Amino acid sequence: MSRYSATHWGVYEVEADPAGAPRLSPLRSDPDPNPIGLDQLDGGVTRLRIARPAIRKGWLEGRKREGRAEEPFVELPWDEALDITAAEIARVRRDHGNEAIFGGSYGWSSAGRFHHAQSQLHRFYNMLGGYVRSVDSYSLGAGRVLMPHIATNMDESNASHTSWDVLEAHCTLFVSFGGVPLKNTRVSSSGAGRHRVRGGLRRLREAGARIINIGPVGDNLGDDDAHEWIAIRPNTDTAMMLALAWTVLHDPLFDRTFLDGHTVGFEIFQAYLLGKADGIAKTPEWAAAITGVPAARIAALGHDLLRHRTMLNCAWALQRAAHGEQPFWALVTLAAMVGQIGLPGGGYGLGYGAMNVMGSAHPRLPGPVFPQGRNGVAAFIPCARIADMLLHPGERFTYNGGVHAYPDIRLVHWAGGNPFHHHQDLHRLRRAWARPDTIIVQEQYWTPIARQADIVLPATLSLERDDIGFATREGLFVAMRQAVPPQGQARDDHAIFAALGRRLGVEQAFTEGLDTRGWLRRIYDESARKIAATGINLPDFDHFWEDGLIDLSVHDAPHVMHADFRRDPIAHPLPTPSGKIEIFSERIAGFALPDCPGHPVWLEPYEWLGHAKAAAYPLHLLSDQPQRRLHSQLDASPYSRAGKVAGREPVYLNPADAAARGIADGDLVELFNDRGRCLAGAILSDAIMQGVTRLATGAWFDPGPDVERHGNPNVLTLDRGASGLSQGCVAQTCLVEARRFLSELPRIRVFDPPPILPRSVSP
Ligand SMILES: Nc1nc2c(c(=O)[nH]1)N[C@H]1C(S)=C(S)[C@@H](COP(=O)(O)OP(=O)(O)OC[C@H]3O[C@@H](n4cnc5c(=O)[nH]c(N)nc54)[C@H](O)[C@@H]3O)O[C@H]1N2
Ligand SMILES: Nc1nc2c(c(=O)[nH]1)N[C@H]1C(S)=C(S)[C@@H](COP(=O)(O)OP(=O)(O)OC[C@H]3O[C@@H](n4cnc5c(=O)[nH]c(N)nc54)[C@H](O)[C@@H]3O)O[C@H]1N2
Ligand SMILES: [Mo]
Repeated sequence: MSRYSATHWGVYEVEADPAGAPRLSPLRSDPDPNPIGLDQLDGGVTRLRIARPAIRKGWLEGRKREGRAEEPFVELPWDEALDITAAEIARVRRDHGNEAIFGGSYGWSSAGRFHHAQSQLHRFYNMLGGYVRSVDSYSLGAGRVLMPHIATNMDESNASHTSWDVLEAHCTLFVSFGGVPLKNTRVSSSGAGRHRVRGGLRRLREAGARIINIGPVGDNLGDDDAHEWIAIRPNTDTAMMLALAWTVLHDPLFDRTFLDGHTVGFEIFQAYLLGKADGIAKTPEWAAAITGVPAARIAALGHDLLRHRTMLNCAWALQRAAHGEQPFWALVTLAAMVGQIGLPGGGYGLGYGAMNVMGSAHPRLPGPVFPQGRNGVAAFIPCARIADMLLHPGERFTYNGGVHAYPDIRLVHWAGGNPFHHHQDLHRLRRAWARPDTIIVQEQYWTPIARQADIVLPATLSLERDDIGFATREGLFVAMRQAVPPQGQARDDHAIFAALGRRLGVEQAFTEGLDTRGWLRRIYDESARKIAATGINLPDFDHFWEDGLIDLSVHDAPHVMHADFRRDPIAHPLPTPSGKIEIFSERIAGFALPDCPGHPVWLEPYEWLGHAKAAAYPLHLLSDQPQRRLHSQLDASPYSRAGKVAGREPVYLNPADAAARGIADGDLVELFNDRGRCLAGAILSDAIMQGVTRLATGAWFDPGPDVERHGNPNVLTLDRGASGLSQGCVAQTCLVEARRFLSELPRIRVFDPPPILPRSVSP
């Protein structure tokens, strides 16, 4: 019998090799399998597993705040470690209240509907009275807050993109800001199904569509070069979109019908476009000076938009930047002016290329959900404001029209995420991280966050437990039967929280008396009941569990985003205040934010190639998603390591920028600015524009005394909110300089497990 494992990277089959050891292979029916997950059981990865519960020596001895990431750990038996952990949670609740516990725990823990680490942690703390939560995501900080005001929320948007089959049949011009990087479509949150984007793009091109990539990087659209590339300075896309809008406005084919029936506020935006408000007309010449794109090229493209069935797409990376709301808002506005929203193959996309799911024709069904209960604590932060919260308790921040205060956190509990991967300005985060009394981390591996914790509790992998795989529009239900026994003493996150719950009097409330199989059956049955109401009947749980896979693709259907709204905006209004697309949002204007007014505008980024700071730091750093990993996960795998240069993360440089600095292909390079320094291995490429450099995220943070050794871009990035509206992360707004690194090559240390003392050392 085949066993299956659903992961964010795709579905794998688990079989035994001739010697009886488990071996992973891609799902046979996947047309474009993803190698990222194949190395999960490789020795280079498993040697970094956490074997037993471990507590920092100084913390055990009563030195709470100092010594994190410096002192050795002491291993303890589970019972003792759980007693100590539960007593500390109880102490913080008693002395400081649940408002002093941060359980945001942001991150991409493993796929699987039950063993979702954050859901487990949130339910556990909800049973205890609540925790300080975090909202939004690093992925879509600005987009998530903006979009419900002007069109539709991001979850709805992600699940309702026009499907690739429709694009292939109707779209003749596909214009994408930030490309459609195939590397990113290897992944989908909660479990990618069959990988479809490579095929979708190829068929679109073969059907004759003209495909244009606008961005600083030239090789991020499909896997061939048969597309046009318009190089643009990073973080200036909004200026180009405004100039395209100006061109469309002055084109004889411009038609106001869609704007009149389906949008509000165009007049106010038009006044801005024409310069009536600020004296600056947003012409192609104006945009050329900002973006570096020749005015004639902008004007020609603007006219083309009206002469084709045009899909306008924008990568999520554009909103992971200062004023990240603006490119999304400007793109939707431009698409509304082109007038094809809701037509097959026309309109806008927000993230074709961000994940596998966008453009899926699989049915959209309510999947199994592990209930989290109710949170009794009101305090929250936008997720990317964690360092601000820890450094400045009590300080006020604005968010989505409200004013809030940062809580005073004494205890941080993380399961299934890695802020020493995901957060910007890691040196600042380290200062913030020294503030709480106690940091509890549940992890599978000795990752950077585990090393910076006080109490470390080892968690199982998906392969070591039973679960159900299902993700929106990925077309599969997957019975994830345990394939291998837990390594060392690792326990399921659920079992860890149940055991803590026993000590704190909430075990029964947390587990409801069910074991894992009982929960799987319950959440599957609930989902099957809801799905039956849509006319699709799933097998009962036992048959599903026996068969291993339910293939939903027989229910596939072509889909056009906003088709109903276009046909009848009164019967199918958008969930905005006006029910229409809001080119001007009265609500956002009412928030009176200088950095996010009521309609799309060009605002200078905090750092960019046009900034005075570029004199000292003349390279714009893009830190994009890694091709050979999901974030920092499996960085020690052979597949990830094969992509490194001299054991460091590769940094892409334009040959002219490299020559000016005496850097050759394969050289070790130091990237630096006034926030930090890191090493990386140079790759010279004409597919990156001059003045721009690219270092993917995810090299495990390996701080040395003066330079990060491994190539983690987050020692360089800026930790500031995208705007007073969203407070989203601005990872792509970052200037740096580069030079050859000529000192002795420091050894990577983060791939060695940390020092662990025998039990007798603890008090
Ligand atoms: N500079 C820069 N920084 C960025 C970005 C960028 O573009 N540029 N992108 C941002 C984005 S979009 C994102 S989403 C974030 C991603 O940031 P994260 O999601 O925090 O990164 P991951 O490396 O996926 O961390 C997941 C962790 O969960 C652990 N884990 C997996 N499964 C389990 C489990 O079952 N139980 C437990 N207890 N642990 C588990 C893994 O070992 C891993 O350490 O990074 C952000 N950071
Ligand atoms: N293999 C793999 N796939 C992943 C992930 C992973 O870690 N590994 N992470 C997943 C996650 S959590 C997310 S949120 C998505 C993120 O999806 P995205 O945010 O779309 O991904 P990025 O790779 O950060 O950026 C996409 C492209 O935008 C371009 N870009 C960056 N800044 C600018 C700009 O200012 N202007 C223009 N025009 N282009 C710009 C970059 O060159 C890059 O090629 O990816 C997902 N997919
Ligand atoms: Mo993300």
